[in-house]
Amino acid sequence: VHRPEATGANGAARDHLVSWLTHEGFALRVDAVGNVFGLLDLAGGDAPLILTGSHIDSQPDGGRLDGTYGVVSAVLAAIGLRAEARAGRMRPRCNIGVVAWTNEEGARFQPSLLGSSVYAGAVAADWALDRRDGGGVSLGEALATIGYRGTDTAPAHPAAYVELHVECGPVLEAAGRRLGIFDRWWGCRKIELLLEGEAAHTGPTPMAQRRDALLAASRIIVGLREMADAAAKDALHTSVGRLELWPNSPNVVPARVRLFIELRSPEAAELMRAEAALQALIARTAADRITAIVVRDEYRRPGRFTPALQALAETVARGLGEASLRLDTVAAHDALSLARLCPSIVVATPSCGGLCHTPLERTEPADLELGLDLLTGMLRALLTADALPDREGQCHANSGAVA
Ligand code: HGY
Ligand code: MN
Ligand code: MN
Repeated sequence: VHRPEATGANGAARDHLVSWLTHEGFALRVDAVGNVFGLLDLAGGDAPLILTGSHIDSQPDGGRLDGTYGVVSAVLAAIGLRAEARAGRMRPRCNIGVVAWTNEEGARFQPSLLGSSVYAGAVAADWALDRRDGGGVSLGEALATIGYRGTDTAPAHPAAYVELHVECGPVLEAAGRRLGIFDRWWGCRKIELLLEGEAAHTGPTPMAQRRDALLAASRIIVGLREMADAAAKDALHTSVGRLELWPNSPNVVPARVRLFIELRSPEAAELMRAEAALQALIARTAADRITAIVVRDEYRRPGRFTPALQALAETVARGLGEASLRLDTVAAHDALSLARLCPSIVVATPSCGGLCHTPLERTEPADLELGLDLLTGMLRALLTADALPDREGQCHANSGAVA
């Protein structure tokens, strides 16, 4: 799929989701940054809210499952649980909400997790709406164009958030496990670096005279890979996934290059070491020939999802007759933003070949369904719990009236 945030294809997918939610009787809210919420009142207006969802923006030419799987599953689970409540098979003490977060991927607009970060109060809506893509279009303009620069107030912060996602890694498949419970999330440093050299004719300009920004960028890219290779196994992942150069002509020495650098690690100390090594690499590479400017420097600390929700996931998985596996998520998810507000977790199903962010993204249909069963079981337990955990793991009586 090619559904980068607020493109026409993304707008069409949002429209499809909205018509599904409306048809199913969800109360719809679209907030100022285009987060789409669908709410079902199961236990009365002032009952706590259990929120579930993911994102429907994709990478350029991305996979069908990353994000979308969690949103579709959230809607299906909510519809199923409402049916159980209506049939008297479940007595909810909470309400349920589903959400599709804006710009999780950070592909078209940076930073990633943008919509959920606004909801969690980590960034201001105006700042988010002013993020610009490579062509200078702001998120606000792009959302307005597709009709999703909303005016609704986002729902109150939830009592808990559960996200279902494909693993986007090779661990579950290698371990022969069908259900994953993310324990740790890796931290990351995302740096946008501008290198400025000097345009010159690639023919007559003497080699010693050239200030080639792309040559400098290439040395930084190779140096980043060598940093990861030199680090302990699974201690540091580095990348440059996007490169913009100017004037990008076959016979002009590149004058300007913009590199989108990522450092990822499960340990904050490793990220600090890597960042220092990167600064030294830039200084060596730029030296007197090239000017290096850090345009954007985003840091996300590593962390852990709520142990009480991990335990709940394990119990539900066991009830489904499946042994689950606790593992890291190297990929970020909107649940990281929600972890600032409430107990939050991501549960996962295997990615065939560990592939993600590619049209080859695939998960066995039976595993997709099992993941939906896990999500539904966790949501049912939270909706009916007579006590809910807080972020510190303390349990508090669930104030929701029993419908
Ligand atoms: O880059 C990530 O971790 C996520 O796919 N946005
Ligand atoms: Mn995702
Ligand atoms: Mn992704």
